[in-house]
Amino acid sequence: MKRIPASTLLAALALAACGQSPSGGPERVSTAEASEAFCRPTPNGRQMTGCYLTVRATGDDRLVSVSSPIAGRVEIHESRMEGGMMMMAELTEGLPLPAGQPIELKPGGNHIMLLGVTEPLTTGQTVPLTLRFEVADPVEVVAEVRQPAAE
Ligand SMILES: [Cu+2]
Repeated sequence: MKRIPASTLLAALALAACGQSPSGGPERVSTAEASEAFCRPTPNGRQMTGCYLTVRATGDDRLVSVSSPIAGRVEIHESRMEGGMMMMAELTEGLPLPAGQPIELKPGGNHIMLLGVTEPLTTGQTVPLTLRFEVADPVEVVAEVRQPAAE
């Protein structure tokens, strides 16, 4: 369960009530949630794998980083075709989340890349992920390790 200190909640309510941030810019309030998280088992001998989930923020927001205690490093990747080959690249600016729109990270598309995974991940295990956002508070999610469902 995510606990929100009462003081934070009151501050958020006060901001919502006046409709402006203290700096005078547009109000920026967002709450994020993630669902259907899973990671592929690590391929034999590899220390990297992809994780997928659906993420949604109530306000215009951005997924800026992901971390996991089981990975040395976690990157947010996009997949794209280059010269007939599927290539992937880090989204260094993070992943934009338009308000209220569920954004699906899925095989062949945007994904979370675990790097430096020292213990092999096998089906049935779980992977804790912490998602950090530009606006919303961090979200903890537990991903199950499994193969993607057949399309
Ligand atoms: Cu990748």
